Amino acid sequence: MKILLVSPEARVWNSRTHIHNGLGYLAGALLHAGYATDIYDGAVEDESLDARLTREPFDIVGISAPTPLINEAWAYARIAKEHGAITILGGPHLTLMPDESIGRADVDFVARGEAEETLVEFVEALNSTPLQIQHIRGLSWKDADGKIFHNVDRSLNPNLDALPFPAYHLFKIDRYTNLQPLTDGLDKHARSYTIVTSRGCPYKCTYCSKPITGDTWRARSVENVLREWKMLVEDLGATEIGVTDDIWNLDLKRAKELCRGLIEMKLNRVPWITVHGMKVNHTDAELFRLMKQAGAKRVGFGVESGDEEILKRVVKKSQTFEQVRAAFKNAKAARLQTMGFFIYGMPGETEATMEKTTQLALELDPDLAHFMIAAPYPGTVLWDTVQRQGKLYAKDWGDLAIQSDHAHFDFPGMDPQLVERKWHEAYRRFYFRPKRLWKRATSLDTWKNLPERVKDAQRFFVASQ
Ligand code: B12
Ligand code: SF4
Repeated sequence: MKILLVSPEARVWNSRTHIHNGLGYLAGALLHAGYATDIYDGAVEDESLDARLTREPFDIVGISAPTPLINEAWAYARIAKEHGAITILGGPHLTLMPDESIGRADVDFVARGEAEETLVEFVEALNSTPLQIQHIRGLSWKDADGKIFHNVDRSLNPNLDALPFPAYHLFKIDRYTNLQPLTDGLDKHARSYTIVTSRGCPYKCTYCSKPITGDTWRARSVENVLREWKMLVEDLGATEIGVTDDIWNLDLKRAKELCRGLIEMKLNRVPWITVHGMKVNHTDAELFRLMKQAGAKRVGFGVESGDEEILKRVVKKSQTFEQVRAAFKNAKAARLQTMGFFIYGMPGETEATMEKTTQLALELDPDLAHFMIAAPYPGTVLWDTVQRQGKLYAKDWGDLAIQSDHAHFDFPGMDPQLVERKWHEAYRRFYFRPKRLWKRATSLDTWKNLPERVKDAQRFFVASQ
């Protein structure tokens, strides 16, 4: 049994590409179980999936999809079927809406939730006769008459240390851009790896979709993480590392231990960042100092809103502005680059609330500000609120991209055009002010990546007319 694991390309505005660590984990588990496995990432391949499968046949093609990429996943499934492969789809969207996909002719199976064990058991089952799949937790399938069956859910694996490390060697690593948008340029030859040190998050931000990793926090032991980190630095030649946990600093003591371990093991020579962001209320000055010593280069924080009511009652972020200010202050004092995430257009937002968000971004003045228009994903409180009281514009899952420059929904008392205007304005006011422009003009990166920078600028000026 030969398996190809596939990720579609995200066709939304984003000049960066990162490895798909979920597929890395699945490949690690399959290889560990003795199955020949490879990874095809549409974002970086130079041959089409059709060409790949013509060149080299695979028995099983497994395709991953978050909600905005489900159409591409279905298109890939069709190609795989044309090549006679068994198709299995998995990932966030399949976990939320398995029926929609399993009902399609080109999709043979769907895996819900974390799937390291599900996939290995599935491949084992296909290898044996008679075919027995009813016992495989987390698997959805259909019989010859098209009747759909959902096997019982697989519970979250409490022992992440037991999982084989992701099969990092299967990624064409020098084709991925670096992880440091806008600051160090998009090094096309960076060896940028990502690492997952914990899974899940107990907070309940209303826009956040956690169909895979869930509402509990499961941490790998510090020793286990350091072993993988050492492999990335010493065996795989990482030039930078991104921590992609939902909330890597939930346990402040463990976060500090991890930093101390990186320092002691001299792994701090390779810079690292927090991709998904940290939670401000689990930080202190010592953590940022240790992170800096441990090689961290940039920290990101979910700030979300500058309006107290929106932050507390609509976003439900469970943090205060004092904590936000303290985190930025401490991170800057430790000489870390900072990044802030801000959302525009949550239900009930007005010009005044969004203006407060822009004001807060200007006040915090992170090195990078990432402004997003609220995107409701199925399975979130935001999704339910919009379904109940508003109107979703998306005609198709593909319209739900996070980095879209259009409002995703109508909500009583909220003007979607105003949301788009305030969002564009936020970018303009943040990035195109004298202090910033001077910083940009004097940065080597601006000149190294001039065409991309011009495109960025056009995007914010032209689209907002
Ligand atoms: C790191 C990250 C990124 C990185 C890396 C992308 C990647 N695909 O790994 C970047 C920044 C590039 C990114 C981009 C995007 N992301 Co993102 N990302 C994450 C984040 C924070 C961690 C992902 C991770 O490493 N998880 C840990 C691994 C082990 O889990 P996993 O990848 O889900 O894989 C497991 C299962 O899903 C399953 N599985 C996955 N694929 C398959 C395939 C098969 C065949 C099978 C059987 C099983 C299976 O098994 C895996 C192992 O257990 C998650 C939040 C989260 N914790 O899930 C969001 C998240 C997955 N991203 C999300 C989104 C929307 C996107 C974008 C579409 C954003 C956009 N541009 O609009 C793009 C899509 C890019 C892409 N091609 O996937 C959403 C998805 C929501 C949804 N309903 O689908 C999430 C959940 C964030 C959120 N809370 O809203 N992302
Ligand atoms: S946004 Fe971050 S803190 Fe909030 S629930 Fe999601 S992972 Fe947790």
